[in-house]
Amino acid sequence: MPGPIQLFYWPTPNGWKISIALEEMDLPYVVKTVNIGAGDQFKPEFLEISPNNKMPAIIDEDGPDGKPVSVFESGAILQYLARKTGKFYGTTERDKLNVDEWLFWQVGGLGPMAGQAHHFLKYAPSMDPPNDLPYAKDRYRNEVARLYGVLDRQLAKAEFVAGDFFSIADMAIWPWAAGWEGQQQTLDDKPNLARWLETVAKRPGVKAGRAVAADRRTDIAQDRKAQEILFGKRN
Ligand SMILES: N[C@@H](CCC(=O)N[C@@H](CS)C(=O)NCC(=O)O)C(=O)O
Repeated sequence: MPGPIQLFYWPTPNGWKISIALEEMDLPYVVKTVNIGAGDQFKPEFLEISPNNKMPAIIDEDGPDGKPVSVFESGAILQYLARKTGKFYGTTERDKLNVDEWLFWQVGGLGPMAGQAHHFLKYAPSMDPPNDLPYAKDRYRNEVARLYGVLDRQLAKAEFVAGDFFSIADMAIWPWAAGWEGQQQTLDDKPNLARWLETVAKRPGVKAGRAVAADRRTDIAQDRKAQEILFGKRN
């Protein structure tokens, strides 16, 4: 009998994508915390499974060929888990294409842009000495606003991001979009996005996934050591 999936995780939007997926899919899992503010992501044993020194990652003892497999990159993990369970990827090939479009939109667009918005709006100004850069703040605030406009128009067409079914694309986007206030955004002109944020937030699997190791979350804006580890130069 293979053991539970091992989830390498820290309570951030990228980590929540996978804790939410595991809860929604009802898959047994154990959490292995990767404290990214303390540098756990650079440990050789973690780099073996996640060479880009970022969480989330998983090890599934019951891989596709019955042998253990490790997966890094949240989009790849979500696709793997959806294929494994046959859940949250829609039912037709057209559904799957829609899911992939919005999944890639998140991992290549919203995630990196909202990440930079957090960086320049919150973390950079809190450094010593402060890096308060108006152009960078405007650039990422505006780009995230544009992306939320795109998302709002998509959500005017259907209940969920990829159609009338909840999918791994919603799981990828929600944890980032739920942080809209920290990205200095407004929902006043985005009623469809506001409606979807609320609908998804009410799902028991989303609540449970979002709560995993919530007590370990710290404020990097207040933590100089974590800032050095996360934002220092590395080769
Ligand atoms: N493209 C990656 C991004 C993951 C990512 O950025 N993880 C961050 C935390 S939210 C991390 O582990 N950072 C550690 C570091 O950069 O050293 C994914 O989607 O899995």
